[in-house]
Amino acid sequence: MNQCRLRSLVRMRRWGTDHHILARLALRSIQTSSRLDGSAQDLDSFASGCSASYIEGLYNKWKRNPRSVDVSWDELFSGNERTKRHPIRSTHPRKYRRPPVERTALKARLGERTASGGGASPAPSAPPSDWKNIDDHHTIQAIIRAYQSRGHLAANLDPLGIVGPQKTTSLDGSQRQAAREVLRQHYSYIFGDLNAMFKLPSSTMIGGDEEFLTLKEILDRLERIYCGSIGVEYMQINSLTKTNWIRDRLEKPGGLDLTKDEKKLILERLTRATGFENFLARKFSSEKRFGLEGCDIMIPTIKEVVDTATNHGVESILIGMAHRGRLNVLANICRKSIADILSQFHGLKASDSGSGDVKYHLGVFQERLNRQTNRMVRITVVANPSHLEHVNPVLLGKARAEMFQRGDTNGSKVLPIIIHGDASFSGQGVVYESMHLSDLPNYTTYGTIHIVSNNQVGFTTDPRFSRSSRYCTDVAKVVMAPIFHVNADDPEACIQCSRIAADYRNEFKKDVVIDIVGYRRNGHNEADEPMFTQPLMYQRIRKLKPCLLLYAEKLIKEGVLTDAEFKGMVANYDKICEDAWTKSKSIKSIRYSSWIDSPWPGFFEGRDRLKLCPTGISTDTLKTIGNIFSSPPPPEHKFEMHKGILRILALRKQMVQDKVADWSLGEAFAFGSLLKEGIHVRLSGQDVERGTFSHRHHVLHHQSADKVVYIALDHLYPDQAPYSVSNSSLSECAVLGFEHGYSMASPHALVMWEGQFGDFCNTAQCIIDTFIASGETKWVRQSGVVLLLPHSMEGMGPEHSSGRIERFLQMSDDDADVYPDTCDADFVARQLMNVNWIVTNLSTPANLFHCLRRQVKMGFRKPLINFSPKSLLRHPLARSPFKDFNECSSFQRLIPENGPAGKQPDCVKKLVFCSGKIYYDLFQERDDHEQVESVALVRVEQLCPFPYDLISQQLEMYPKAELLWAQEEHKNSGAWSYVQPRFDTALLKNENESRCVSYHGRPPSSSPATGNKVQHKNEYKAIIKSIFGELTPENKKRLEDKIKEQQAKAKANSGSKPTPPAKGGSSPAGKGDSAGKKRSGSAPASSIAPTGPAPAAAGPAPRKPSISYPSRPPRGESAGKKRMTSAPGMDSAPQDSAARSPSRNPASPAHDGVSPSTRDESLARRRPGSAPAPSPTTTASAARTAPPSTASTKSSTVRSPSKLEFIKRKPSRDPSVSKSKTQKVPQETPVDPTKPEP
Ligand SMILES: Cc1ncc(C[n+]2csc(CCOP(=O)(O)OP(=O)(O)O)c2C)c(N)n1
Repeated sequence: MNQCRLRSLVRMRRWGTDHHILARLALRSIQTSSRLDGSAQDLDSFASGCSASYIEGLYNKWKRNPRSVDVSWDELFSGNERTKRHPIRSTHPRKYRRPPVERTALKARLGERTASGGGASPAPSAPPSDWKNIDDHHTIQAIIRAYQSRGHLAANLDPLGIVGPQKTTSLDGSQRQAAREVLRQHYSYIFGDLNAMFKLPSSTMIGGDEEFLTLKEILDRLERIYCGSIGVEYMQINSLTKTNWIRDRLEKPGGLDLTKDEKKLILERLTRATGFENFLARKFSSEKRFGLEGCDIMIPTIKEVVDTATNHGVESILIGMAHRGRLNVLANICRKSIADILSQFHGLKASDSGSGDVKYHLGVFQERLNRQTNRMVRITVVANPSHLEHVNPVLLGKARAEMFQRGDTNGSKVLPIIIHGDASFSGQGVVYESMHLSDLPNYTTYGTIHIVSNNQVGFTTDPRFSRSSRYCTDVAKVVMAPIFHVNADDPEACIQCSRIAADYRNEFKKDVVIDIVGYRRNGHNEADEPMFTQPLMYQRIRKLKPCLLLYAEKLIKEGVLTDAEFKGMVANYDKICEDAWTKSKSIKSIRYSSWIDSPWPGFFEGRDRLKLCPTGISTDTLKTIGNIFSSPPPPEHKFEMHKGILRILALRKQMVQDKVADWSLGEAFAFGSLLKEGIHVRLSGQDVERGTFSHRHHVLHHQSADKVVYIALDHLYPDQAPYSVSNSSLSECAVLGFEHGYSMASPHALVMWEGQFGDFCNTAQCIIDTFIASGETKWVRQSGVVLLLPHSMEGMGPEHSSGRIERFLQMSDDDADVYPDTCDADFVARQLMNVNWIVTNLSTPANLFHCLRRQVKMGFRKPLINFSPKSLLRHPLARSPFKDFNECSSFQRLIPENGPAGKQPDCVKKLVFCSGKIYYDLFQERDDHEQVESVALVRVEQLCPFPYDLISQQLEMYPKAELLWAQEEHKNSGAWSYVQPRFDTALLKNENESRCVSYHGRPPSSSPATGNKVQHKNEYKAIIKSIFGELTPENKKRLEDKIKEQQAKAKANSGSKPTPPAKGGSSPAGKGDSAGKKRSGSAPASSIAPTGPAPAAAGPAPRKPSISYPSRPPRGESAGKKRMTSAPGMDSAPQDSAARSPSRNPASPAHDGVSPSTRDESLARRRPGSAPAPSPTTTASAARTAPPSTASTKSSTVRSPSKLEFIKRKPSRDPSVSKSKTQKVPQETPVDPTKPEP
């Protein structure tokens, strides 16, 4: 080696030759050169294959210090002299070994290549044979890589042979599957000298202990592994550890071999799978069962996963699946009694309540000994609606919750398995959404095993028309899951895949997919004719032997078992089915509850389900939570805070000192107190950590350190339950499904999903309809999941305005025409228990607090849909004093009028019922219109179940008032269509009643709200006018004076120009600051400033309350005299508390079930003789006329009463609750507030 050679190498690089390639060539040359003995030619050839820059670097180093490089380089650079004295081969025999390539073969190949013009031109001075040698090795490496990456394209996956690889004949006459699609530019290479020997690169394990293989052997092995019955996609995984792991499992010679016993076991399981379908087909030939025939191997495949996973220590396996093969899974995986399954075919009546579901949707929960592994395993198949794939997130949520409960922090105890159909896997968006949860810290299930029962058809549509991707599983590549496609007619390959998949999940805790490619022997269901649409496919299918027979023949041929043994196996299972059939005939009724997938042992037992426990908490607890929630992290955390957050915390702290709570504090009190009581609280949804409207700030971020956060609610009490708050992926369907699943796992958790804006729940509609609204009715399964859906018209456009109250109310199943038995002492709890869900539109932080706590204090679980406010998050009037949270307080289903009008009900001209944010608008407008004594405002906080008892009380209390329903939504939206018939029912109960309720809201519209602010305001004005009429000149004068007075005060206070008060709820709660500034009402000193570029503190002076108003004074006190600066219903003067106690104030009976006196009062009025007893069936005879409307409203309306029914009570949906249970004492024992907290 000399300067001249080096210069030539450097020149090579400058010519543009990629020096990285050269470096690789150099290294390869060093590894493989077996003969670097000092001859000029070998040195040349060696150098010409080296990286010029690498050698140049070494050379420069050597020039500075010859000892700084390896002795071999020293010898090389020193020239021939020393090389001659110390031949490299003798001193370093291992360093430069060339693989034993036959020279003749090389020459032949070189000739071929040169003739065909292929191959790179060698460096001018290198002998062509060495370049060829390097090139050949690269080609072999590329071929190996081609099989690894694309071998699946030529795999033999389709048992029908429709999608089959084309065979190619090699030079030696052997048939090869690897087509151009796989080998691409290396395709022609397989026609070369197949006996040539190559050293195997480290990127393959096909050699096992052998370092060198002939080309033929390399190709044979690769074809067997990658183009046989398994086609694996794994090279998309960007982790070398994982790809190497898979390579190792697939490629190692003998790694996939099965023993005779294992083969026999597969056959036995296959016999059961096929035997079960055959048996059902025989007995119920025309019944829909969505059989598995054609993919029968799915059962042994799942079973193998169960075995392998339990061997790894998994204790609970959760399965989510659709219709196909479901009964088979119940029978042969869960080992649900076959007699019970067959009884579903007998058309029996259910002995418990509910609607039930078709047999191929039912869930099961089985705890059994897995005989194969001798370990106990719990197997759950989650009940499933018709809507394909939507069970996926539900299952994942349930699995995650189970992990949480077991303290399983890495998924080693709980395994989710999802079984998909091929068409639905690729077609349903929820699959993609769910996949994206797989690696998110608060949603991961540490790997899910996906099994596709791929029968190559979806109903009547074949894959060419149902997807654009090659495989139905391509969606799984978004999470880099390895995907094993496998021919369903090769049982051993299927089992090998399931073993690898279960091991992979155990090893890496990541998703993995097994795509079992089979066919569907019958139509979509057993009554369908598949030849209508798939004639050619079904001609083939008719000719195919079932997989069971094919495999049995194979094993008999191999001598694994005899024909007689196989027949015995079949007969044996048939007998099991026949015996179960006989047993099933003795079953006379079914119980929906025996198909429950989420039993809650210990929750219902010994519990009085109708007991509503108190929800109030002590002031000490409020203070503790309030102080921690309003404090920055302790100094020892050295946590760098955002200044805006510090301001927010300071304002929070001020509120705690003032003993008043805004929305976020009320919410924190609910969460914190439950955590204290050991209830796990979980809040999930888009941007919930801060809160879309920047009001929550549960997760504080260190301003100069990444991923350092502080969650105050995690630091309340040393023994508190864990709090989980997490921003979710931008998905509604999967995330809501996940949270619903999470809530199913245990009753001892408060699980909430918050929509960013209410009607984004549109994109989760399927979960809402099929799981949340109807889950309990169909599957006897309870869930206390909470949906928080921001709702209200703030002039923010259609989608951001509405949480679609009307839809939830329309789906609720309390009967609009039946007046319930409100005399029942347990009326409130029974009504809650019997309804499918609770719908609330709350207006105070305290009511939110009680409502959330009630969720876990009830003796049953019920979904709660709460329409959360937007502007009320910061509305100065939407605040609650601490006393509304204490032990004497409780949830108010209805908040009655507490002002002057409530004190003199006989003088009230209008009784306005409303719900949610509009109350605050009406409150303000009533003041502006100076009608505080003539108009009573009543808030219906709980819309469903409808508080008939409290509504009736209000109707009775204001006998002369005109009745109005006010809503800001359009007439076909909001609660009107729900409340109207219920008001009628309540009114018709009283024979002397001739009034009805008129509508005051926006006219009907197909859009939830206008996007035009002017229109929004005009619509608002029309509503106000229809309720209060025009402002009189006196009203206007008073208002002007008030504004002037405020402006003067503001000027005196801040010197800045005040913003005129905004009414009509225009944009008060946007994400940023501007929204927060535009508030109707006033902002007391303690109001929370919105965060954002310009906090409210820096904005215009907040408006003072425009109305002062006594809150619930004792009856008889002159109305409207006492003044206070807090919100209605809020009182900071301690001496008033007794006066405002519900027991002392007949006008405020709404504290549910906590005030015994209220209850007594209500009962007294309902006792026979004291109130008209509800007649079983009453027909409304007289049509009523509407009371005159106060103003020219476009939209007021009167409903003609329909035929209404009065029955005593709906049957309980809970079988364990005795229907005759009526005289229970009201639930709560009032707690002594003076006592310290336990
Ligand atoms: C969301 C949804 N869309 C449509 C249907 C109607 N449907 C029921 S089964 C089926 C075909 C499903 O095909 P595939 O996923 O391949 O499963 P297979 O029935 O073939 O096992 C269709 C379209 C449904 N149940 N759910």
